[in-house]
Amino acid sequence: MRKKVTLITGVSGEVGLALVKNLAELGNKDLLTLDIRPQPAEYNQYSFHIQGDILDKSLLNRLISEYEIETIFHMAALLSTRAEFTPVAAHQVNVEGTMGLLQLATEQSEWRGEPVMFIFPSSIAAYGMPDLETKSRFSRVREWEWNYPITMYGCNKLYCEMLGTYFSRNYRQLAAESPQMLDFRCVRFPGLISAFTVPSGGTSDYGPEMLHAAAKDEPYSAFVRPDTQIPFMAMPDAVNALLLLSQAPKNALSRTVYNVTSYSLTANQFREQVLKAFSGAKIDFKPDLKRQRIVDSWPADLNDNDARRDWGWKPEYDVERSFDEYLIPNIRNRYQG
Ligand code: AKB
Repeated sequence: MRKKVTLITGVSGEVGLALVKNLAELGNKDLLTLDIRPQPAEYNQYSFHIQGDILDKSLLNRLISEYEIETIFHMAALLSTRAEFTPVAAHQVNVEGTMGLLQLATEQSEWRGEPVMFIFPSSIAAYGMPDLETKSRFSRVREWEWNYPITMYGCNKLYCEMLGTYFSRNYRQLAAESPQMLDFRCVRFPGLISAFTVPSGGTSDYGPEMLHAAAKDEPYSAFVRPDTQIPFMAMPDAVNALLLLSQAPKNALSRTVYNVTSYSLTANQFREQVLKAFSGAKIDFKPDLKRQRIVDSWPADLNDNDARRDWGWKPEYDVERSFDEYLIPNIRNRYQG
């Protein structure tokens, strides 16, 4: 008999670490984690970790020979800025890695006669606003609007949303007998902010970087203009969104891809929030035109009405609560003891 598990890929990334801890604290004992990097030692109490590459087919085959995977949280990805430097590698990890896991989940669904649940984090990078005038006119975008990403990462995310939807709705549609399809569910996240990890390789990173630099008493130059506006979310809400979506009854879901968001801030408003807590922080703006162009193509805000209606999504952390109760105390504690 194979052991039933929940598989979490990319566990050593920001969302992965927070997710595995939460899943374990909710009583999930059979967690299997996979990442190209080792898992931080303190997380070994939560899951059985395998260090390996999601592109390694023989590793995936070995996994399914030992484990019956019931749910996959597929967090592994190369983020937007990093992906622009290595677009081919980004395509391999973000698309081919996802495709391999979708195939694995599909085969497992057929084998079990029951769908494997596949939870996929997408991003505001799936959008592409053509110019700032359009960005300000259509500020709270719906899932199907402005799907014209300008980055490799955004293209990868949008395509994988479509692949997941295909495998969960239309796979082998011409076959004589309908196959058992997987249960694909996806959220499009805004920029995420964690008190415990500093992001790396993203383009929304100027927000969290500002905050972590201020707590360390280091000067920081944000790589965007002060008026740059995108939506953000504190990490506990991001984890909560993944958990809520995974717990929703299938018949309540009217879409496979849902926007979720908490609040929208300009870079200058972000700076002001940081200054409220660290009044001596030295933060200025030195826009990098190339990264600026990427953030300008992302929407100023997201319309997440469908997630609210279908599966009861509601952020618990608005701007004040994010900064006052989660970010500032934990970051202070982290750097200043
Ligand atoms: C990035 O900046 O690439 C990510 C994202 C918005 O998905 N944080």
